[in-house]
Amino acid sequence: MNKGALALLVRGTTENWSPERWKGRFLQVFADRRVALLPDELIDPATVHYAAVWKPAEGALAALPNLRVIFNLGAGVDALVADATLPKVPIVRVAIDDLTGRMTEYVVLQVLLHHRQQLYLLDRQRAKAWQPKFQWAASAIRIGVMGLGVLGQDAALALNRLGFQVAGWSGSPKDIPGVECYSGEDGLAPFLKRTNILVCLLPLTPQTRHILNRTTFSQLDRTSPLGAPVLINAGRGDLQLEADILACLDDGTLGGASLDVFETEPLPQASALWHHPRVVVTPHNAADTDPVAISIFVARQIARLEAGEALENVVDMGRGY
Ligand code: NDP
Ligand code: OXD
Repeated sequence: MNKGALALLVRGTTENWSPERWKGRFLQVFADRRVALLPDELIDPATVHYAAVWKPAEGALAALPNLRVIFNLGAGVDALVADATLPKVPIVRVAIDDLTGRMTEYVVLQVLLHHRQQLYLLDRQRAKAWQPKFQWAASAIRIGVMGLGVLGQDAALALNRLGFQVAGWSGSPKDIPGVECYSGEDGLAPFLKRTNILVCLLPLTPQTRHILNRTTFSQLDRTSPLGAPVLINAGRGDLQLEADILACLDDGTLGGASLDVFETEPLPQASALWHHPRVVVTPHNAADTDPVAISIFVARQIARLEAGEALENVVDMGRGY
């Protein structure tokens, strides 16, 4: 039987994410399926049943008339669903243990960095100064995780195990052992009011765009041993207003920030975030997932579909995530 082909439409920013490397990985997991890199390789568009994509050019997927599934090679689908010409087929996003574990590592690392005053200690090290400061217990800090999906729940549970007081905020109500759960618009104010370290793992949608702004930051709690609250954002750059973050750091509304995502990526050279003493910048690598694990996940979904089973991690287009 002639198996439907897989088209790869990948805009890679690193060697590991180059289209050629992706093609090699998919050829490993598909013994007898054609894999073509678009737009460079010639293939009859009618033979393409599956597309694996990362930020494809707008309109490119509309040229594939027999597409059955689109596989987004990351977890966030905001860039993909913004394409109004997208074929009306299921979109599957990546939600695998490898990605989730790496994001939880990032969140725990950044929370501990602020909680354990590591920026101060590094500064003192450079000055060869032996100047310990009072260190409070994890139980003195209230962490609030925005987004209690695959990533938010895992991070919240890990932080809870470390002894922090953890709450989360989501669209629909949740019941997670050890995590105080808030939801919906009405839940946002009480969630912020009790939070000292705000961790954002929301998807970017019209409802969440620019949710990380001065009004949000000014509602955070300032009574913990940390003093001014801290922001950690690894969701998407357009969830945040960078001008507000900088102004709030400078007037003391925020005490520090760890940012993995930015309004413009790569972060422009002119951004004051690069050298702000209380900001930690990482290059959108919080959950830099093993691409081999992603290609195995995609192959498993195609096998499921062709065996008449349901696809996993299908995006709800009504919600946009
Ligand atoms: P999920 O879809 O599993 O979870 C999203 C969560 O956000 C859900 O709990 C959802 O609520 C909540 N949410 C969405 N909209 C709202 C809203 N308007 N108000 C309140 N809560 C809302 O996504 P993941 O956890 O897998 O991923 C989250 C995001 O992380 C991705 O969309 C992506 O942007 C980002 N990401 C970043 C990476 C990086 O390297 N920096 C890597 C991977 C992902 P509900 O439960 O009710 O649906
Ligand atoms: C993702 C990402 O969405 O890398 O997977 O941001």
